[in-house]
Amino acid sequence: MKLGLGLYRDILTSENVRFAKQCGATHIVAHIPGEFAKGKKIITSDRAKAGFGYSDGDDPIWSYEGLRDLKRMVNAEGLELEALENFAPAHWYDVLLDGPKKRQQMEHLKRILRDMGRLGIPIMGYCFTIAGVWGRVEGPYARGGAKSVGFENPEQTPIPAGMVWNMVYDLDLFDAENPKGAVGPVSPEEIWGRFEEFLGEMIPVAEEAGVKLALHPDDPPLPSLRGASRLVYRPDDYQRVLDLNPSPANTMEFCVGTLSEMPDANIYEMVDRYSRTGRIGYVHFRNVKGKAPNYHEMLVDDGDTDMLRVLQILANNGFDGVLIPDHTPLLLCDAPWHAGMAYALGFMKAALKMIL
Ligand SMILES: [Mn+2]
Repeated sequence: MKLGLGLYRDILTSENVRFAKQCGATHIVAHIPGEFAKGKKIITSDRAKAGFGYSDGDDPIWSYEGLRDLKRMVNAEGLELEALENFAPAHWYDVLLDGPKKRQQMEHLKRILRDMGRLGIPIMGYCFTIAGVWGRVEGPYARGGAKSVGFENPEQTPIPAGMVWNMVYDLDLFDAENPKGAVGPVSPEEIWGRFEEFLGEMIPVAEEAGVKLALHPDDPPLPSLRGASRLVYRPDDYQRVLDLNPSPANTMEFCVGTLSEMPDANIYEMVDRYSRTGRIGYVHFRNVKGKAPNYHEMLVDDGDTDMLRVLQILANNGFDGVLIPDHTPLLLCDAPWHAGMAYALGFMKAALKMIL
């Protein structure tokens, strides 16, 4: 197994890639949408009523040249770019919403996969979700009062028009105070139908490009969120995704944190069952206390899950891909995000040495 670090759009810098290297990581996952960095504070809870902020469809990083330069920047520090994480909502909102621009947007996503293939970026992580990661709160939930995020069964408001994936894609349409309509409701049949169509078109392109698609489970794992049904929120749901298309390019962005949040989930059984399939793209290695709809994110050694046991199961089943910490609580110092990540990476590095 290999150690990686996920970097958000605002912190995709040579300096942070070097930081990852200093922590012992060999791989980078570039999380391109989202504006999660605000000064030194980087945390993935909602910002007022605008979710994770505005999704900029014109960001030049998505062009062939932009991705080429990103890969060059990572390689220049001696690391590999393992994956891109998440399409920009601005690029595929009508794929998720079954809207009029779906065809055009699907072609654009295919172009991104082909560019990744030409550049040798192996994995495209994504989450096929309409409500996205909505409703998180932040507070001193982790050990010693370390600031972290959680989900505390909030009252669910409809998704305002102009928003999808918990980001704003249309500034003219979006109005947080006086929504110009709402997205949804979306039934389970509708969301699975849209997903099946998406996979059916994208997987052959991914195969041809030599790229894997890796699906993240729905976080929080609830049957529906803000009126929109979810895909992967129960232990068996990933199996349905794998069975929909048996291609080795149809893989999982295996988020141990989200899977452990699922009510009735035995995380060790799930890790065992799904790592046996050989279809884990890469792993989000994160610990949590509680289950949906009430849980909090913890430091890697301090949640409900024995992460060493998880790693041992992955090793026993031959997983040899990349693990990243996903997110971590912020540690009290001048560089809270970096300290949290360094802590998680140090734990993971030692754990890998113990089991391999
Ligand atoms: Mn995750």
